[in-house]
Amino acid sequence: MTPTITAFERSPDRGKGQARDMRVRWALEEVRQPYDVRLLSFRQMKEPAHLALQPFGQIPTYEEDDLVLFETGAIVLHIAERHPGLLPQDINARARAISWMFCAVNTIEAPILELQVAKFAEANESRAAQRMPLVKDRIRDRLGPLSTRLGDAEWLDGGFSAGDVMMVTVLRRLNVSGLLEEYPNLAAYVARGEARPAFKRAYEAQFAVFKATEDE
Ligand code: GTB
Repeated sequence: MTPTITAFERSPDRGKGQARDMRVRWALEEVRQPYDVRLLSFRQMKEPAHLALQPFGQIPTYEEDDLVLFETGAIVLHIAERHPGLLPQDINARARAISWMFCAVNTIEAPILELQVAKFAEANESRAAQRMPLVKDRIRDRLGPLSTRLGDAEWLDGGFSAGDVMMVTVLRRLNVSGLLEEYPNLAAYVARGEARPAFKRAYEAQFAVFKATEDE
């Protein structure tokens, strides 16, 4: 059965590929698995039908036959395990690629989310302005070692993997912060990911959703 994912009917990012369905779309495009998308309003995301799929009322979800998944790390891992192309055959290299997936959502994404909170949720509070330099430094504490580890390599561990899908999409959240540019090899790494044909197809697909609703 063709898998179905859920995504924002109107993404707050205006089609910039920042919402987390982007990483699932990209993984599906990398393995050439066609998929359907069910678009949800914010109200629909909090209704029982969607809460039965995603306990927190968030997107994306993934449905395939009688399997329902939430959490993008788990969804991308499932796709990578089901199809060749996103995880190495060698068992140790495979385990390392999965470590990078966890690293992306755990070690790297967590401080980046703090930046989003400081920018938007606390934007009117003076304490947000005070916190901002500390939040940025916490991100630098993660980007520095990541940059050192990546060095001149093309991808995180040998060939392109699901670890790179997760890491590139997480780092893209820094796009307008200026932080990524402080680490030219990480900026180049993100650009390499964005240049992949599968990334471009995924980006265009989510952008088409924004374009379709833009004038409504
Ligand atoms: N840990 C979960 C996962 O990885 O699947 C997190 C899922 C999640 O945070 N989903 C967000 C959501 O549904 C959308 S992606 N939020 C609604 C809610 O919680 O009620 C986060 C997101 C939203 C908007 C932008 N943006 O506008 O730039 C970027 C990222």
